[in-house]
Amino acid sequence: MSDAETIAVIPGDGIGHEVVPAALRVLEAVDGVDFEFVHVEAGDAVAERTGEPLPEETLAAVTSADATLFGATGETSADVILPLRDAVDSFVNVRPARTYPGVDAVQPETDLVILRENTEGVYAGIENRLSADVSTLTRLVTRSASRRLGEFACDYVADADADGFTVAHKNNVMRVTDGLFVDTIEEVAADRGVEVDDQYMDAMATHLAMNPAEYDVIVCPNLAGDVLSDLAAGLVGGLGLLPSANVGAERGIFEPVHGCAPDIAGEGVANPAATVLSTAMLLDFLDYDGAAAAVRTAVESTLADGPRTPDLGGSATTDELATAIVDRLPD
Ligand code: GGG
Repeated sequence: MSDAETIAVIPGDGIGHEVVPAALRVLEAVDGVDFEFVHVEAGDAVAERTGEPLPEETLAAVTSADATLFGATGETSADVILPLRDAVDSFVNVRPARTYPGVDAVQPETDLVILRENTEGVYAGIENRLSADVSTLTRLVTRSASRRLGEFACDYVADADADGFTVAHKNNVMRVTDGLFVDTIEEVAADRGVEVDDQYMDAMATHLAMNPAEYDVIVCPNLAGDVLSDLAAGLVGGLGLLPSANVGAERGIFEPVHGCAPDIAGEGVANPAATVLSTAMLLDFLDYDGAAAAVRTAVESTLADGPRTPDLGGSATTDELATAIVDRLPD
C-alpha cells in the first residue's frame, strides 16, 4: 500500500494552465510528503471539445482523492466548481487576505479571513426563465448549513485565538433567508460562548475598504463572500495573492480566489502566489503543518525581495516566480 497523498489536479481554463503547474513544482519540491497526482480536466475547453464541462472521470477523481488542486474556470464555472463543492460536501470556503512585506497594498493593516458559506444562497443554482421577459432565482438558506458554518467559525476562532467573528448579512431586506442565517449562527456562537457581532454587508463593504484592521474573521453568505473577498484582494495588492480552501468533512478543494484571466492567459506572466498559497492550505488540511509553513515562508520571502510578476509591478514570468519559491524552500 502506498502512503502517498492522492491529489486530483484540475487546471481548468486560461491561466489555470500556468499557475497550477507552477504550484505543482512547489508541492513536488516540498520535503517529507509523497504525492500521487491524478490529472483531470474540467471547464470551458473540455466542454467545447466533448460537450461536458465536468466529465465523470473528473468527478470520480475528486471524490476519491485526498484533496484537489483546482485552477480556475470561466464561462462554465457554475457547471464545474459548484457541483465539485457539493460532491465533497464543502460547506465553507476559507479565504484569508493579508498583506506581505515588500508588496504595495492599498490598506497595509489588512489581515483577515472570510468564511464563506459554500453551497447555498443565490449560488444554489435554482434559476428559472419563466418567459422571454421574466427570470427568477431562488435563494436557499437552511438551518443545517448555517449551523455547520457557525460551528466551523467557532472552531476557527478558537484555533486562531481570535476574539470572535463578524457576520455579514442583509436581514433588513432578505428578512426570511438572512434572518435564518444570522439567527442560527448567533445561536451557535451563544451556545459556544463565542463573541459575535453582525453588520449589513453593504455597510461592511465601506468599512472594510476604509478600516480593514477592524476585521479579523468575517462569516458571510455565499455571494457576499465571493464579492467581499475580491474587495479584500484589492486592499492587499490584488487577486494574485488570495488563496482559498473549500473545506468538507473529509475532503477539500484548494483554489486561488482569482478566475481564469483570459486577458493575460497564454503569456506566462500570471502570478502563481495565490495557487501556491492554496497548496499551503492543502498541506494544512492534510496535517502537514511543517510543510505548509515552509511553503508560506518561501512565498513571503519571494514576495519580499524576489522576482515579481507584472501584477505586482515586475516583469518576471510565472515560472521564474515558481523557481524562486522552490529555491527558498528548506533543503
Ligand atoms: N479559482 C476561482 C475561479 O475559478 N473562479 C471562477 C468563479 O467565478 N467562481 C465562482 C465561485 O467561486 O463561486
